[in-house]
Amino acid sequence: PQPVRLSDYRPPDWLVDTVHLDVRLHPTATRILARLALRPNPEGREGSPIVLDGDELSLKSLTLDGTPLAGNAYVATASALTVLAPPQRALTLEIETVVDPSANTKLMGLYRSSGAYCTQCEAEGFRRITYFPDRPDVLAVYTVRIEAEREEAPVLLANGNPVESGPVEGTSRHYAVWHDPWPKPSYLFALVGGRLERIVEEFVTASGRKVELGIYVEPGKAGRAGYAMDALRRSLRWDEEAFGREYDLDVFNIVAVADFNMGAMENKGLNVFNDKYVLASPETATDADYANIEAIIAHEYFHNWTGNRITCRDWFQLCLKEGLTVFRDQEFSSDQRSRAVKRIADVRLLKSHQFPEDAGPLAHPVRPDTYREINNFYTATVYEKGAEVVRMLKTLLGEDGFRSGMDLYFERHDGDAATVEDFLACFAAAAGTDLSQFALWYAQSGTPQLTVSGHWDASARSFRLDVEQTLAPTPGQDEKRPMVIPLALGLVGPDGRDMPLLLDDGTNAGRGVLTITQPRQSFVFRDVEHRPVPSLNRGFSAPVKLVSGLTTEDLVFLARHDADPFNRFDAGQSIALAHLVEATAAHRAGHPLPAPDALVAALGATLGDASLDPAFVAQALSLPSESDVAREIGGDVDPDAIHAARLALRRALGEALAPALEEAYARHALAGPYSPDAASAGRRALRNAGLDLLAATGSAEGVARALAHFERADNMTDRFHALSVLAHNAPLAREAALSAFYERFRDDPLVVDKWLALQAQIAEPGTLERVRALAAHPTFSWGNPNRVRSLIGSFASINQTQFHRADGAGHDFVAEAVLELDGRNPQVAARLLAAFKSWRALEPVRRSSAERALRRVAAREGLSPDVADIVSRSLD
Ligand code: HT7
Ligand code: ZN
Repeated sequence: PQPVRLSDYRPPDWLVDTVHLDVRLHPTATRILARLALRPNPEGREGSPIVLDGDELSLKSLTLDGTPLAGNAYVATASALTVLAPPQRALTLEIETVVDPSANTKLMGLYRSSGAYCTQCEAEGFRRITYFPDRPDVLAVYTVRIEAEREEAPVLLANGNPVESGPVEGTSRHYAVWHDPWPKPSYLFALVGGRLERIVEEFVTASGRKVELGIYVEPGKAGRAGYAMDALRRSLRWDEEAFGREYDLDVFNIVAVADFNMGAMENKGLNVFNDKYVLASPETATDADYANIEAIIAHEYFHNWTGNRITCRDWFQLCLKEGLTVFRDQEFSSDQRSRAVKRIADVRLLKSHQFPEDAGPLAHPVRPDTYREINNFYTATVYEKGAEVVRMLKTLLGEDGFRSGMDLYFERHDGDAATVEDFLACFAAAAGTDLSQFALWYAQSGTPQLTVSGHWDASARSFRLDVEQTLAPTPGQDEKRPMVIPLALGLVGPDGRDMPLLLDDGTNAGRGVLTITQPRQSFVFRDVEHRPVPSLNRGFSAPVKLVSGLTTEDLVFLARHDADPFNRFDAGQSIALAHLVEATAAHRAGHPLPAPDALVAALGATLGDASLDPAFVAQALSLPSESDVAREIGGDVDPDAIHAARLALRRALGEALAPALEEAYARHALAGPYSPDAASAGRRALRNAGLDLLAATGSAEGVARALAHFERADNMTDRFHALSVLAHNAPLAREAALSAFYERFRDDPLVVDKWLALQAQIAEPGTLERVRALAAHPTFSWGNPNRVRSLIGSFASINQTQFHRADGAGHDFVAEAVLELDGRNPQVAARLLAAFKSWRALEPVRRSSAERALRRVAAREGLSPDVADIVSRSLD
């Protein structure tokens, strides 16, 4: 396909005011009758034809104002319907199409999941149901009548409010009519029909309106939807309190389905979810699952305002809804749980997923300016970096300035299809500031590097910070301009307390944040009595790579004393990362590995500080991942050497910290029934981090402790964590534990996913054969995205040593899997292929095998646009 460019945007030529859909559900031949009230757009090109999008559609009938159109008055293909010379006035088109939901393996448009009918229309799925101007700036009011066999689909749902329902007289069928009063783009359309079970709750909004909240799941699973409902209720309340946003329909429904390409979808009033992000019980879901459910329920709900009431003008503006909504869900989770630990987890995710994307061939701006396949731009850059950009805006403008900007955005743009410029203009107006340089965050890809050095002048009692920002070229962007970087900081004195931040021009550094705007800048602080240790980029105030020049002693000091919890955590991680880079080099050179004395000191102090949140301590104990180390090394990466260095470090820490880890393990044991609350989850996380390091020593006690933990566990968090410790550290105990786990949960696909993912991550040469065997196991299906992501996705994205095997077999396997999948589900295939994104950083042997595998994929005839796009950008 030809690239689509932001600069080519033109308003639609025709608008649609109302859509009436009559959908007759049938497993293989669902008939859709669409009545569209169209009118020429005064801002479009005069006299233009009506061009409607389609995808694999066939037209059954077409009328204009009730009269069938002559064969020469229109052209219908699978991908478009063009009415050639329509009267230039308001008119009604009636379009009949028939689709086969059972044959729809792409899971876009109307498809079936476990027998239920459901839809997925973002980004361009509505055109797989009927011909339509399938672009987000065409907003219409929808009324939908759904009809189905009552036996097959007793539940019939669509967007908006229910209007009427009943039997279709004289048949075994029934129908339901839904009306959504809020104009919306076609990507937010949804319908569901099936045999589903429901839980329901009433919610009263701040202004006293009653809303019925419903969650629909497969029969027999309603008992596992309670936590999702609780999260939903808290989300509605939080958006009222934090952003003044109320819900706006009489009902809000969520449907959980087993086959879904992504996490969930925010269709107006009818969210459709991957059931992984709805279903939870103590026996089947981990603490991480509970936290994800809470975050994703909130995220999709928050889209009701940021995405639905205010939508995107075009798909280039995707971050306008996604980055902003991720920011909102992060804030929600921070308010519900520990803010510090949430921030640590979010930054870990950003660094592990977005930083590599920004450093490789798939790098793109938060707002891309060109795409060939929009589905490939639901990325960590658009979502996670997009959220960081919103966070920086808040840091720069302050709490009140940010809230005023958001209020103005809702006031000005409610009902609009908006742009990033519209969004920024609200903050500029509310805060009376110029954000034109800040807007570069949306346009320039790549991670800026901030190099900072500090100079204390004892006689002048001053401290100077020299700051330099650089941004390396990225695909299509050779020249870069300096960014606006909010640098939150503190100067930590020898007593571990923050010193006042007084700049020598007499101003105080506003709220502890320096605003960097130039390639090079210096800041001088006065009245600095002692040599401070600068704590920089506190709270990760900007998504940059910081080169601070701090010594290991400085970092150990910050890990002990920094008042900013994020930087306290980060200091420990920096020590670990520097150690791992050094140890990897030593391993490759055949030299003895360095001793991790500084890290032992830092972590020992953290473990010994009883005032710290156990969840924080657990984060501190969890080392940078193998891919974090690879990113830090940057080039000529040997994953085996990294693995060896990391394993040695885990062993050394397990030995050196054994008494403290054992003490923490004993102290944080929980009595009573499982509860997913953050405090209990934090204690489990700390015990489990200890379990891991103690077992990494390979000692008999360490393995026995993990085995006992596994056998005695009364919840999935403990059971699965112990299983994972055994699988990675105790080859002799592994198989029995894996079998016991499988036998217990074999009928529960979401738990089987954990079992598949764990085995795919074992860093041993036998894993590839194991993964191949599991792909042939009856429990595995290429048709279910969750199964594919668990087995093949985990292997490719987490198992660095086996995916990047020196003999190239891991690369070949993933390339074969991509080709196998592409004919069935191109979106899932393309995401899997993106695991190659850092291939150029590998050492030469592995780099050539990755390139060979990519070239094999590229050479296949008839690739989907999704895979063709990823492979060509990866090889560029
Ligand atoms: N806005 C939703 C994105 C999404 C999606 C995109 C492409 C293909 C399938 C999809 N399912 C959901 C989800 C979100 O980010 O909120
Ligand atoms: Zn979203």
